[in-house]
Amino acid sequence: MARLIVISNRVSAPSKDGGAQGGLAVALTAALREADGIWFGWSGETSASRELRFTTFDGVTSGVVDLSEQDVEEYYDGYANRTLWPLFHYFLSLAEFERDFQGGYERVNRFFADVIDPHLRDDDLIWVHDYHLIPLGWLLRQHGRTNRIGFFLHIPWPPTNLLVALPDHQRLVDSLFAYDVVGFQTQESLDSFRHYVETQMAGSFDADGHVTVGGRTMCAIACPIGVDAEPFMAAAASEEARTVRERVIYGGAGRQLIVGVDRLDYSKGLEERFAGYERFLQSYADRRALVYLLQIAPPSRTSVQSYRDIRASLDAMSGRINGEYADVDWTPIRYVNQGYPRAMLAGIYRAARIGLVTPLRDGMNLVAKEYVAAQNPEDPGVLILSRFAGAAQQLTDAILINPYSADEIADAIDEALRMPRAERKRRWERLIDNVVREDVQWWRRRFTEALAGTDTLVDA
Ligand code: ADQ
Repeated sequence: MARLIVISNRVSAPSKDGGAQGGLAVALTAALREADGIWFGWSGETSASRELRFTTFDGVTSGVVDLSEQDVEEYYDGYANRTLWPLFHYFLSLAEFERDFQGGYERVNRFFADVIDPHLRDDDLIWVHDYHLIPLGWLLRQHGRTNRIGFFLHIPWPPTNLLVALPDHQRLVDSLFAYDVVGFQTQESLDSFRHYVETQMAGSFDADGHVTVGGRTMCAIACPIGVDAEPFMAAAASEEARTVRERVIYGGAGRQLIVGVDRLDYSKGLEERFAGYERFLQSYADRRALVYLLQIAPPSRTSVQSYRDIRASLDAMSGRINGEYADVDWTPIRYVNQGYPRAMLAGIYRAARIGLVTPLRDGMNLVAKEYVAAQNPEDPGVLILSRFAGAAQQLTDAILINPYSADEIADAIDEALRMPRAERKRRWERLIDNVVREDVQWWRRRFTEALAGTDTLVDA
């Protein structure tokens, strides 16, 4: 069997001192263990060292390398998180276009290719992840690599008329044609990619998803990521989850819990969520004291100004809303800036009558799927989900809303609170069916089969 090589910006292989892994890490780790693979990426540290450091833990080998401070500034904080992330999430006004960022991005991708290439074997299957590393496949080809190399984009692919605002868009997209397989989260992203290829590159798609541009052909597929559904369902029914659930229920004093769980990121629509919740408090004044919102949002990318801005804005909004509406025995928003272990998270989801997931744009959104997986089958809660999350293309039995509309969010909260148990169960059964069927193992099998050329699942 060929080895599997995973390359991503950060490595989340199991480690001696690491905490619980998320679903994606669990799935990739299982694949690496089966295929005797290696997970390569940035260590998260800065130093002048240029050496890969290998460790093997729990049957999985990882190889990590440090970056310089300039690399982190230009490649990670810069091009990845200040240029590509906002642009690919449709926030053109937040995207910064700096030559230094682009130079740093190319330099670090080249560095990754240079340090990883000597450790590859000719029959390795190589799977590159996400927007940090788009040109990496092309750079490995420059080393003479003829392996099967695939790329999966975890974030949305933007519409052509946004992408063309990127000064080097042709070069970036062109480099994707060095891969054998390119995977997107949704058909919508795949359609946007197709539009770009047809209008900007005079390329063509065939019915099997093969894309040809100037004599080069690769396969483009929609391959939605899932969660580790069954382990997560078990975690939600565990003792640890039950203890948290009881704490939450006790703390709520009989009120219904609405929960939001997100990295603190402007793409997650947190300001709009607070505004929608406030509209509910205003428009449904007779019901307002029956609920409270628990928003869990650990800070992320704090070296980027737009992330500090969103944090300041949410601090102010939650303070203002609580100041305006709270009573002696009720606080409308509990706003918590920390991460929780997965079993605790599962218990919190299960305690919540409503899962409120309102990204303005999201590649997939795993929180929506985790919320569904954590519910009690006999008395499930209701998922309110943004139409602009990739997950909305699968989870059509959620209450789907436009996250920009405070009124739609408010009305959806009211509808969810009034929804009879039979209707909640009916919707949840359809949701869980999808979450279990198209789980994270399904996703990685689908992608690796396409990469190995053994799949029967390639979409048009
Ligand atoms: P993210 O933008 O990070 O991922 P998401 O898909 O929601 O977004 O995944 C977040 C993960 O972090 C979830 O598993 C969640 O449980 C966990 N998490 C969030 N807050 C937490 C907290 N306070 N404590 C503990 N865990 C927490 C990117 C893309 C998404 C895509 C994923 C996977 O932006 O669109 O779904 O990759 O492809």
